[in-house]
Amino acid sequence: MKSILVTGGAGFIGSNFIKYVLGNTGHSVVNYDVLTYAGNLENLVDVEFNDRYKFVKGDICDKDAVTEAVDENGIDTIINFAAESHVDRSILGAEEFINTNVMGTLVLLQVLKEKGLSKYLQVSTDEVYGSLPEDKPELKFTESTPITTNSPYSASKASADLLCNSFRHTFGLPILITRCSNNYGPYQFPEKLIPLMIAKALNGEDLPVYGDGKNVRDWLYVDDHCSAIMTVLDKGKDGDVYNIGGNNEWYNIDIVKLILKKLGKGEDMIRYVKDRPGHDRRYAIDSSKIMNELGWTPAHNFEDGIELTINWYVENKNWWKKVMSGEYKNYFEQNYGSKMS
Ligand code: NAD
Ligand code: TDX
Repeated sequence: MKSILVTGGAGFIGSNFIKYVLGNTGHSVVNYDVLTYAGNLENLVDVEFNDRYKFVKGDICDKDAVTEAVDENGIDTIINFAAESHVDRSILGAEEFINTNVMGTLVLLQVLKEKGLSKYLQVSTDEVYGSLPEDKPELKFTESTPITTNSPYSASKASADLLCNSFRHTFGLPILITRCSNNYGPYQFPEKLIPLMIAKALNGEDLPVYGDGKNVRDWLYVDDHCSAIMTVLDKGKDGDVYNIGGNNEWYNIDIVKLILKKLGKGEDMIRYVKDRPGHDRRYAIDSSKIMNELGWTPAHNFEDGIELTINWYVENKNWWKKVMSGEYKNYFEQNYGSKMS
């Protein structure tokens, strides 16, 4: 059995992943998270007393603290989810993205090397591949698509990937990289498209759609991302990159209309606002490598996944109302204030 340091385990995907690991494997998990605005231990109340789970508050940029967490808990594997993850925030200010996503990854790689750990998995993103043309639907991102970074967020994630490659090449370390498309599901912070639109619709507020609403994203239910990461951890080839996606492309505007329909609300709540600067037009992932080489397939289709997700936000208003107060309010003013005027 493995002893896994899950960094960023109090965030959206990390918390879903921890529950997935505890429920589906015998591995132990240390959740190492500094608890930024996006980190929420309420996501993990179901497992906080599980014997195979422990929370350690710490910053991935703090090498002494990471080393201590590794030593004290007999860690053999690191899975790095910790990141600043929201593109709009990276446009408002890039520093935190470079600190956490680049410098933090460097620290984790140094600890991997110094402690001789048996595995490291970097949770990366499809955004490192840039944007696809709309008029060539047959084109998708493969693992050999060149890195093209269009936002400070994607530049920071790509830099981290390049650091991983360099530590693999130079020191021969056991490093894997996964690059997933847009996730959706329970516990996603309501700054991201799907939970934001659900929350706004339920609050009776306008739904802000950037530009013409025709940007395309490829959506994957969060549990399927979790199962893919476990598959890569168990069967992936060190040094390799694995794309993960749902083969499920949607125009943003169609997702927004679907959410409104499912909630019984009218399309008059849609408000087209100023576009995100540098907005990538289309993402689409080719997952044939992980499917053919490692045998992974997603378990959820979009119909079921979106239904589960909308129901979860309807039933868990307290969760998102709480996180939407406080710090979130300042961010909303900064990001949307000028877009909506
Ligand atoms: P999130 O913003 O919900 O959570 C990030 C977590 O990292 C939070 O708990 C936060 O407290 C923690 N964190 C931030 N800085 C830290 C630091 N310096 N030290 C320790 N912990 C820190 O993000 P998410 O959506 O769950 O994404 C998780 C990972 O998956 C990220 O690396 C992201 O780039 C990647 N990813 C996300 C998506 C998506 O659609 N959300 C898709 C592909 C890849
Ligand atoms: O208010 C909004 N209105 C809107 O039209 C918001 C927040 C978003 N959008 C659009 C922008 C994108 O085209 O919806 C699309 C999805 O936006 P986000 O949820 O912000 O996701 P995206 O920018 O695609 O990035 C996501 O996928 C890749 C995650 O946030 C990243 O962490 C991940 O790496």
